[in-house]
Amino acid sequence: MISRIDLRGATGDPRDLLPRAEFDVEAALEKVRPICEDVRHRGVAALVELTERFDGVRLERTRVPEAEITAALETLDPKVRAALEESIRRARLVHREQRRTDHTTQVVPGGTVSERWVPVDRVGLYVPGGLAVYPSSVVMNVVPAQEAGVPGIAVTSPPQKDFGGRVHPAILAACALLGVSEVYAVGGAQAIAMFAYGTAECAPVNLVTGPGNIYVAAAKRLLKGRIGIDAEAGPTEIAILADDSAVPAEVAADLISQAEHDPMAASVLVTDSLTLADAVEVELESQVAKTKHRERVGQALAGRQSGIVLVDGLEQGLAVVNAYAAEHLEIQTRDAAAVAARVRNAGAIFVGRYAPVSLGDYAAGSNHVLPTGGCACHSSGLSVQSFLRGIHVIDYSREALAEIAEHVVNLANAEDLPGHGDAIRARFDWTVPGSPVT
Ligand code: HSO
Ligand code: ZN
Repeated sequence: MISRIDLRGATGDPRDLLPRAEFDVEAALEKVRPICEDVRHRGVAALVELTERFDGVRLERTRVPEAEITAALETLDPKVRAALEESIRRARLVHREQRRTDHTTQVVPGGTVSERWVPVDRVGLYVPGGLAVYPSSVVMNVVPAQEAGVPGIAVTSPPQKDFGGRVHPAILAACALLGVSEVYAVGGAQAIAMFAYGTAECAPVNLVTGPGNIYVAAAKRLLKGRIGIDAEAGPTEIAILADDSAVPAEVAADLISQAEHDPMAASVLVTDSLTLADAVEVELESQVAKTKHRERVGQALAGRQSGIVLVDGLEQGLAVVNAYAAEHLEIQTRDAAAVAARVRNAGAIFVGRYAPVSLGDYAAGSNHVLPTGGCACHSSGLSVQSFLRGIHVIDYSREALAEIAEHVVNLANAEDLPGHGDAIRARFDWTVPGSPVT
């Protein structure tokens, strides 16, 4: 069911040999362009029509009434409520520590540069609702935005046909628990356009975060610039680096857990143990047969994006997982913490038997909105930092400017931009000592 890729003895860049999903955002651009234009020009009317077309739901309004959000919390299963509350509490503990403090550097006497961390004014948080609904993603988006101090937080999620054309009540309840009262029942590319351009019911935002399907990713790419975005999230991925000390049943269960998201999800095991590889395959066979979403799990595991990668040893294993740069990386080896310390590229690293990805998905305190598709080699997951801008504040006295004036004028002249130098010289009656006169 799952393919094997034998890299033992292979040299060269493992990237070309590793399994990875096709996620062609470029191809989806042409589909989402007219959708975004329509929302731009016709606002709510376009959203109502598009929602009817794509979600099969006729909206009376795009914004969810506050009473509906409060009511969702009242009917939430107390067990789920307790779990969400604990998830929020842990996420707050971790994300609070990510806050930045302003600082000031005195460069010279009378010359300072400060850095002021300022949250964006207004964010739009996208919460997917396709094959599954994700109240946990409400937590992962809202908590860092709140800890960053963002004053305007709006959430959007596709309306569910099976729930009377409303946003899933668990999502609304999560919003209520977090004190978010601005929620929209809009999904897909049209939701991103709503946030970017604004409508009569929704003021435009500065930044959109949160994962979604390929159309959401394409709309983010298209509208980036007008709005800031966190990332173009692709299908979820788990890589597990394991040796013969790993427990096959646990490794298989973890591979299945992320395959459960999407037939395009990627589950990759990297191991130097043929015995483990064989045992995990046996476990997969029996566990997949029993799992609820066996159809899409089976598709994901059989897809070319998933596989068992055989390596010569830990060193090659590390090279492979670093090249792969997985969204989630589990280390199931002896001395897992030491091995984890050598990983350079991963969205998040899960150390040892008792830190499976599912824990991080819901309640470790870490964030689960993470870079996919190899983007972990240049990007981080969602954090407080995603919602902040660091603004430099430059404050120089006359004396401090005079002291550096000659250097600035000379550099300006070297770039053939003498007007830049003149802007300095103008402050000194054009008589900065030693500066070239134009
Ligand atoms: N594994 C997903 C997050 C998630 N899992 C939400 C369950 N619910 C992407 O990190
Ligand atoms: Zn998950």
